[in-house]
Amino acid sequence: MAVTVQRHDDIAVVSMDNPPVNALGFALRSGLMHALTELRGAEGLKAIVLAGTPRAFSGGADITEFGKPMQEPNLRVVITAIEDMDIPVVAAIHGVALGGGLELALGCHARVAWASARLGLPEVKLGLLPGAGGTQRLPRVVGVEKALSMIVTGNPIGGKEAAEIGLVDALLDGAYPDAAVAWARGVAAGRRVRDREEKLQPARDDAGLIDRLAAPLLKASGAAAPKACVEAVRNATTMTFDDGAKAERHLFEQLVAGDESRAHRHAFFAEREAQKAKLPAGTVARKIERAAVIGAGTMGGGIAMCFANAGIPVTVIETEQAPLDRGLGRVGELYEGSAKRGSITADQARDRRSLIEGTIDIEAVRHADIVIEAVFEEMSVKRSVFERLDRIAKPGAILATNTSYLDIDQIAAVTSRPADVLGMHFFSPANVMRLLEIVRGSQTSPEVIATASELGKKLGKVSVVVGNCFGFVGNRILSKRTDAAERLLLDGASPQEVDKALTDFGFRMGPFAMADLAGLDIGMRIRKAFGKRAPVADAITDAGRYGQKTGKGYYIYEGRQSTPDPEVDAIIEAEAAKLGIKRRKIGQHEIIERLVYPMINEAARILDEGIADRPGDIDAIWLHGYNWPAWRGGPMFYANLVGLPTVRDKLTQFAAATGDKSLEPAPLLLRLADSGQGFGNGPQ
Ligand code: 3H9
Repeated sequence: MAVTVQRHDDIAVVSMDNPPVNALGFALRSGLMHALTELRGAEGLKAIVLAGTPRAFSGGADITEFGKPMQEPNLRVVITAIEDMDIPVVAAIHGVALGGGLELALGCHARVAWASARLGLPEVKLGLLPGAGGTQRLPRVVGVEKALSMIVTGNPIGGKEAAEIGLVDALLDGAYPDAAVAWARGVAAGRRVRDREEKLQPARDDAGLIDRLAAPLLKASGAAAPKACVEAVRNATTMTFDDGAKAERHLFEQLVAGDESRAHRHAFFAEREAQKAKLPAGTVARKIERAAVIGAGTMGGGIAMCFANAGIPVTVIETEQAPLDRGLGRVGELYEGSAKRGSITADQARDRRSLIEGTIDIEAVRHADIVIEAVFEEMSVKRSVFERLDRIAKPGAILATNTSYLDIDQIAAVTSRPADVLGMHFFSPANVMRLLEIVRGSQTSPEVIATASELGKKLGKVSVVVGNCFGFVGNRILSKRTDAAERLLLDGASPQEVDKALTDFGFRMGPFAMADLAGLDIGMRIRKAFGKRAPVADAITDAGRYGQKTGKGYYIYEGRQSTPDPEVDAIIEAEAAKLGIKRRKIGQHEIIERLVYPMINEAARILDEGIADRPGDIDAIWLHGYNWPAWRGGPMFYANLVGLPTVRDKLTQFAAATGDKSLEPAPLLLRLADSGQGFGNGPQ
């Protein structure tokens, strides 16, 4: 039974239990309605406690039901039924109360929470706005300022803060939900609870507060949902509750049927699916209690922080004391910075830092259950590190390389235990970026993959298992975009036009601003290693323009502020002239097509080769490692939305116009487009 009722003398506890997170699907909604009907007018009953499980009061509406016909009762009806009860209903919040879950609690006459609870309205992260009264009730309860920030950012708050701002009426500890029963008895004995009158008062928008607060919140995104959130909160200050709720419903219905929310919902499920590694049944992960990281550079330090943040002791190993001290010094500064900004407490910063040890003695890897190598990106260097690790690491230890494109099998081949070797490709900054590509070599054992996947979850990463090839999934696709961006310059676009097209599309940065940030010498080194040429990029790097670190790259920099540089235009024109290319103006739409369709094409090859298991895995990788805008769902979802026949035809045109055979549509793309299908389960 999803909903059960238990009497404790004069108090009834209505418990929701719909694993895993009490999503408010049909079973819970109808169960709640039955329970309320049963309890209405029940003899001797003074109050009701509405409880969930310790993990979740409720994770909100059941997202899988969106886009399907609604089975009544809908959530708004349930919330109104609660509000209309003639005895107080107290929401007892442990775990999460998110989205419709918090809206359900807001419909109750009082709320109590445990300090560890997380309360929020994250609908905006699904391309929606709260659609069951949240935009009208929350501003009335906590004021416009806090409500606007919670609704537009979608970020949850903790139980303690919820009590401070009056979102919950009391913070409880003790057994769940028994402590709430005792509290509800106090309500029955006359403790004041909110009433309907309070709800009818509009929230106050003093001196244009909403406009001032909304501007920075809306700045970063071209998405529609945040704007709808602001509009709905504004309605709470200008309309009656019922009119505001009606307007909210209208906005919700528009958004839930649109591409933006479909993209977000796809991203939500793709992210979770991608983390389910396909492994033989019964594969058991090994225990990871201690880690070692080879290399104290930016990557090594960031990876060590990931372990420390998850409470796993880690030893960072360098060849010399000076780089070790520099690396650990930087880690210390990052923790201090986080504590100063308030994202962690000073105690947490100290505890985490103390889990990281440094040494210049490689023998220290002897104690580690996993060793992650993060040294210079060159095969010979990596192989010599792995030879030594093989000699020292204990039997059963996992040996991982953080390479971003080198062949895992060549690295594993220098060890006597290739089954224990794999790639763990973190993204920079490793302590911030959520993606982790777990690269399986041809001999990596399932047990080792399972261990890395489980570890990835513990480290808070979105970890996706991929096959071994140049650049794996993410960078292999990226290299196609890089080639396309270079070609666009030769054909007539400027770096700023290409970058703007991508930022307007929703990326935080375009490829040239990104290259300047990463350092142009890095790209040059990789091209040289693989005998590749890129006339414009090579000429710019040869001119000593390495990007931000030299103050000049594709742009000129003053600090981080970039401006276009006529010298760069001259270099591009000269390179185009050498190749006999007649440059022309290229519109933004064409720029996007020429950047994105080759990525989709490469992704199709990656799927065909089995390098990625599912189209959604590729989306999850691009969403979490490369800042693909979530409201566009990932490259595979986007391809389905554009329509594969369009992508096929455009690629055929690009290939003919440039003579670049790699732009010809990949076999999988052709098969799917010709048979009217899309990638995976995306929109057709
Ligand atoms: C809404 O409420 C609209 C209303 O305003 C208006 C209505 C009219 N539905 O993340 P996890 C599944 S919109 C369906 O791995 P965690 C999830 O797919 C909703 N399924 O666990 C996964 O399945 P599987 C607003 C859901 O502990 C499993 O539960 N609410 C839902 O790391 C475990 O999830 C949100 O946006 C759902 N609502 O995190 C909250 N939620 O095992 C969305 C989860 O098969 N949810 N599942 O892969 C979350 O943020 C996290 O799941 C949560 C738990 C924090 C709850």
